[in-house]
Amino acid sequence: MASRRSTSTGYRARATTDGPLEPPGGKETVRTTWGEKARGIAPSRAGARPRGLLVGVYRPRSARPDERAEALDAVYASWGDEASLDELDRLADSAGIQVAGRVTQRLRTPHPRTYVNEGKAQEVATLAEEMGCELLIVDDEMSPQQQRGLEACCQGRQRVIDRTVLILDIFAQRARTREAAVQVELAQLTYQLPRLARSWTHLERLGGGIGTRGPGETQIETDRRQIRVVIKRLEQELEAIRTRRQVQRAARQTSWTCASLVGYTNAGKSTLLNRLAGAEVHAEDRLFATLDPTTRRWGVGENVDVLLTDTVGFIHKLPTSLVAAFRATLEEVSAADVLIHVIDAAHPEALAQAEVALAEVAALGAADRPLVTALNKVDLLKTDEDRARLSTLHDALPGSVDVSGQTGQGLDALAQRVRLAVRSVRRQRGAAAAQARGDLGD
Ligand SMILES: Nc1nc2c(ncn2[C@@H]2O[C@H](COP(=O)(O)OP(=O)(O)OP(=O)(O)O)[C@@H](O)[C@H]2O)c(=O)[nH]1
Ligand SMILES: [Mg+2]
Repeated sequence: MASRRSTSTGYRARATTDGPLEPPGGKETVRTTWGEKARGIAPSRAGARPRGLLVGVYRPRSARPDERAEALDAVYASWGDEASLDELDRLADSAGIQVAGRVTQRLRTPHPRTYVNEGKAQEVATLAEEMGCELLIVDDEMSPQQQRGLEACCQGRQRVIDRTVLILDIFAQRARTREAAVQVELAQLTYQLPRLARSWTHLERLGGGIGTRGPGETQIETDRRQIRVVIKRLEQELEAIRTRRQVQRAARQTSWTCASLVGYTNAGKSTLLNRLAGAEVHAEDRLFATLDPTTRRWGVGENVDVLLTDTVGFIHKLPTSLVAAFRATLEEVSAADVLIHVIDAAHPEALAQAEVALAEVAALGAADRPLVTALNKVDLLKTDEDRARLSTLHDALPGSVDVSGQTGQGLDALAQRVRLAVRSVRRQRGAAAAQARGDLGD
């Protein structure tokens, strides 16, 4: 894993290989217990990748949790049983964990105390021990109670983390700018705040709670207060960033039509921005390569120019804390005049990924925006299965254009669709402006 990176708040925003993270607040913090609790995905043996066991619950369609919006609930139901764990496997790998295996259970709803049911939790703990795993990795955002319950089954031999911790860890690894770092820190602290009591449970176990509760509670309250102070400071900083972005956007939108590339992580958004608008955004075969928005002028042809923005991608079960913290960045999507939805047509779960992205766009309040769909990576489609998937995508998303950001195939057709959308937006704006002038004249 990469080395530590400090932010100006003094809090080291990412997991490390060599011990606990520093708490936020820098010098202001005298002593807290939460450095231990905030520890990322550090291996217990120096230098070795920690081994993890994946744990997932498959739910029947009607019993999926409502994570943020109703729409997302329905979308998650379309994920195949193994697809979510395949993705968790990739997330774990990106976070520097060696995945030793996976355990799943079919339940109507995850168990409130142990995520899988209690018997299964014991089995999982035994298996993790036999497989030499230091981590259990749960495929949903766990409640603090579920985390405590599973950790109790492991009797302190394994740490229990969840999908959200992995995603936050990867975001922390990728954050390159102040804006991204502040947003990631805010998301991490929001996630950690309700989970602070955790580290005192080992004392409770040892002493039956007697004699530990008083000082423990006091210390936890101190930690909580300190975290709240840092959260407040980060929120204020983000509000300033957000205002600055709004001002810049308002200036752009008086004379430009703005288009945003949206889509699942790794779909090829940055590659398309580079191709279409001559940008040099880092594009790579890894999850969340891009966190910060980049905007470039794109000549769409026939004297139509737009400002094209590439930004952070979406993922299945995107943590609520992250969406809230990335508000300033995600407003680049919700404020766009036209959206270009990029789909990795070569991915086996392309349609399920597209549904997640569309649901996230809707949750951002941008469902009414003109949308051009680009079925990307068609250069990789070779087999009958690939062709069948492409045809399913066309049936589900009529009007989509086949493209390849890599070879340039289909980009003229994409530009033509965007041109039509831009002209329609401009006509509507012109009509609205004329109407406003007419109203004033009356
Ligand atoms: N073969 C092929 N590979 C592509 C194509 N477009 C993108 N890729 C590859 O797919 C990977 C992801 O591309 P990115 O452009 O980084 O994807 P992204 O949507 O910006 O991803 P995030 O920033 O993580 O959200 C990279 O390895 C690209 O080289 C394509 O049309 N064909
Ligand atoms: Mg990108």
